Amino acid sequence: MNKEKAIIVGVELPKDKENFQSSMTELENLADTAGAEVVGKITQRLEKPNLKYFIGEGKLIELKNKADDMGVDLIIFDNDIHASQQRNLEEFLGKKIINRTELILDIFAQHAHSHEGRLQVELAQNQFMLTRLTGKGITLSRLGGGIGTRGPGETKLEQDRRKIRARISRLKKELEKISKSRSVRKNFRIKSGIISASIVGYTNAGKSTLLNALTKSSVLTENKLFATLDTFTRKLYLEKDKFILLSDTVGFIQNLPHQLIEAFKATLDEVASADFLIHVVDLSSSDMERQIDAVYNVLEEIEAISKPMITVFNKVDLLNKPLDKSLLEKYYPSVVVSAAKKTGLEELKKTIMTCLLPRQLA
Ligand SMILES: Nc1nc2c(ncn2[C@@H]2O[C@H](COP(=O)(O)OP(=O)(O)OP(=O)(O)O)[C@@H](O)[C@H]2O)c(=O)[nH]1
Ligand SMILES: [Mg+2]
Repeated sequence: MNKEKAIIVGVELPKDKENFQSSMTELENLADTAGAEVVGKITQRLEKPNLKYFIGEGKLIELKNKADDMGVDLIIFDNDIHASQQRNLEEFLGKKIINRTELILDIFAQHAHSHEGRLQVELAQNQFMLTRLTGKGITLSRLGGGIGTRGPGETKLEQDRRKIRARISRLKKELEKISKSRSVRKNFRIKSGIISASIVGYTNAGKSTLLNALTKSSVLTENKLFATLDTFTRKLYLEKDKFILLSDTVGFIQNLPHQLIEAFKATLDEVASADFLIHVVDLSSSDMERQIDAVYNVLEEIEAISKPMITVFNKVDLLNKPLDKSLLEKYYPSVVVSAAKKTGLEELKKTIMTCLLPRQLA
């Protein structure tokens, strides 16, 4: 399949100063995960966005020349550009324009496999569309194919607000049904006294690899963002005949679109109802502490921040400098592992036993 050629664009506003570079790098990874070939990058520092095009008019011309020269199909903005700016850009550049939220929605659409996952993605897409529908109709980017237009929402894009609202309410009802059967199962689990833990963490930190290593399962792991969207639960034996339930779920990211948090509420409820959390952190990432904060922000949003938590520093095999021991205290209780090389796993199990399990195990 031919990859869509893309240019990524970011405007550094005063509020973005700290995270700007990492956000752009992440946007490039997201574009790559969605299946685009990033052939150029344009950035600009502005006090405030240009009202008509978001970027300044000089930059706009630079962008047009670059996009035309390189035969680019797609331009991806890191910023939350307004629907009218998106339309103006499309008219001027003659290219498909999408923003970070649409890119993430596209990846979710490509990776959602379960019935519930697909419903949740469709809900998020419809909610996003509502914010994009303006009096002048659908923008150019909704009409072509490819990145930003895929997924269950695609054929509904021409529908008007009322139809979208009706669809949203149907989707919510369907999701509620699924969530009821989930809570029946949850109540059963609580009554039977089985302890459950949720693996949380930044996308690509190695959550699924850890679940597989601990429970000898084979959940798909990939060097891609958002490889996992559905929740998988497995038994983890801590001792002979003593187990807890361990769940792996969707990864987090900085600026996770609010529509996605809303739509993935059912999936995230699984996290909120767990007895404790296992937070997997990628030790080899140069952005580690920023990723930790991004995870805390999402946990706060889903009201799971005060749960007992073990921090698992993963990918220690990739670390090419000595481990900063102060991290272990700062994030106590914590363990250093390599899920891929299966090191540190016994210590992790012991930490779970001693720190978090005064209660009777099943
Ligand atoms: N070297 C090394 N690579 C690892 C380790 N753990 C995971 N990986 C790799 O990191 C990548 C991401 O791993 P996953 O387990 O899919 O990560 P995840 O957190 O489940 O990611 P999402 O589901 O996409 O959010 C894969 O290529 C893994 O092989 C580790 O301990 N060492
Ligand atoms: Mg995963």
